[in-house]
Amino acid sequence: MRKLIALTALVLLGSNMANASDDEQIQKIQEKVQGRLQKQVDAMDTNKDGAISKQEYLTHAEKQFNRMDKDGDGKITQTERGKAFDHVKQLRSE
Ligand SMILES: [Ca+2]
Ligand SMILES: [Ca+2]
Repeated sequence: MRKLIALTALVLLGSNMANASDDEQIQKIQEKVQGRLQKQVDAMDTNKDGAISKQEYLTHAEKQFNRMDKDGDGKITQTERGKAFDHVKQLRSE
């Protein structure tokens, strides 16, 4: 009976440790995402007034569009979208 209690305690302890580890990983991911969002917001807020005006937003969106439109024809093709997604994947893996 003592062995069973000890085994149960070990299993419970182990699962708690796994949960703690999962929580830490989730928190790290959340911090990473928040950091990236903050960087993006900072990049958009060009006059640094703490707010993003419609013009700042549109300017940022146009820059992103132009970055994706590799051949500059005013359209983002499937190939260009693929290249953009590959670039995002590369950034995420860093
Ligand atoms: Ca602003
Ligand atoms: Ca294009």
